[in-house]
Amino acid sequence: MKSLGSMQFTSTIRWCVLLAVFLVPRLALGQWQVRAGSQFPDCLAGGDADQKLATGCQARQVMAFVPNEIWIHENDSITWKLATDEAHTVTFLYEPPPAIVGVLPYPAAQQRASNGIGCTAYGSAMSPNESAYDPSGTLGLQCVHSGAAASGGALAAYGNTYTIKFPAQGNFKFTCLIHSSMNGTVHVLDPSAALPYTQLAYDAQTVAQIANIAGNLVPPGLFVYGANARVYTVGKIVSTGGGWQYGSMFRFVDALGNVITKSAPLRVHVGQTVEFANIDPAEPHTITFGCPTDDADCPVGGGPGAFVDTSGLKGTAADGARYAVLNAGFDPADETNRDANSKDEINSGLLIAGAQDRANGISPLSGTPGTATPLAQVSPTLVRFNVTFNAVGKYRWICELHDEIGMIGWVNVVP
Ligand SMILES: [Cu+2]
Repeated sequence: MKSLGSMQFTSTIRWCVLLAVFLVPRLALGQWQVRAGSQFPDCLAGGDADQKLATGCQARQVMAFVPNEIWIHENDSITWKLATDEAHTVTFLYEPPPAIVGVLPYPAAQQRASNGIGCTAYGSAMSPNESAYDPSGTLGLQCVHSGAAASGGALAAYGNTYTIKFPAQGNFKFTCLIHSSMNGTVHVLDPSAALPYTQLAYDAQTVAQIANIAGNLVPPGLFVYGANARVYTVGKIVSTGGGWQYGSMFRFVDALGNVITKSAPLRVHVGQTVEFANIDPAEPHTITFGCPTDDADCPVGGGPGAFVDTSGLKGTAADGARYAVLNAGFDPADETNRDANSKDEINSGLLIAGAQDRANGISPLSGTPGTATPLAQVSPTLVRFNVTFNAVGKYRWICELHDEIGMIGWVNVVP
């Protein structure tokens, strides 16, 4: 006959087994931590753009999910942390079941949308934090979009996080709806499957990938012996198993690869022409002197795509480069207060690699459903802009898209 103590022990064991079967698997649900974007050096410099230029803060942007290929179990969740001052989204677009090659045609996937449109075609533009993603619509939303700062989304500021649950098995692509060449893959496996990496391994991959993406962004040598003085914006694409990552230097560099700053400006003689070339494979930039055209206070608006030269001497050269002429002196007040009184406005419009040269083959700034540009070989797009300086002075220019993180240049025009 069992003693009372023995019965209690047996009962305890039974409860432990029940707990092990029903409770422990729930406690063991994976909760994975990765990053959306990163930057080096990772500092604030008071939040002032000119201070950021002076100190180098945030210059090298890791335009990537790190890591961007993740293996998890069904019902696990992944948390992305925005680890940069550049805006990004985490977005799982609607993904049809895989094609059966030779049997069924490839099913229609969702067209890439802009950040503001997001998942509008599948309910609401943005999805709440901790949404579940299941393209079949059975266990979760068919399209999940974090949104970014511009759209009031979850990833509004450095350090914000966004979590997505994965109740359905499958292999899912995800992307940033602001940067088309920034994407990744999540593999959602059966709970019994072995996973190739631990959280510790992903943390180590994150450190290694950030170093790889942010390193060697400036190609050595550039065009030292070119006829004109040259200024470059540079970057590189890194391919991984998950898709694409890229790194961009959000600064202007000279033909020797040196970053141009206020204390180390570009120096040219009066009458000389400077060629600005965006040789970054993914990121668009502008060359903007005076009031930015995306500023509502400016006398000449039109947005970052507007080609502006208030001297009236703008045009396009035979080799496709745009040109403009800066005739009058620089207004020192424009340095800190660019407004309707700013002088000498010049805007290149978007300098951007051709659609066929970018990962997803569409403009990261458009992307309205149904407007994707095919990956055909098309005419070269605008990447070069020439400015002739006809007046002695010190000139400040910005990239309209990225000046807030220190993308500012200086040129001293001497006799
Ligand atoms: Cu830029």
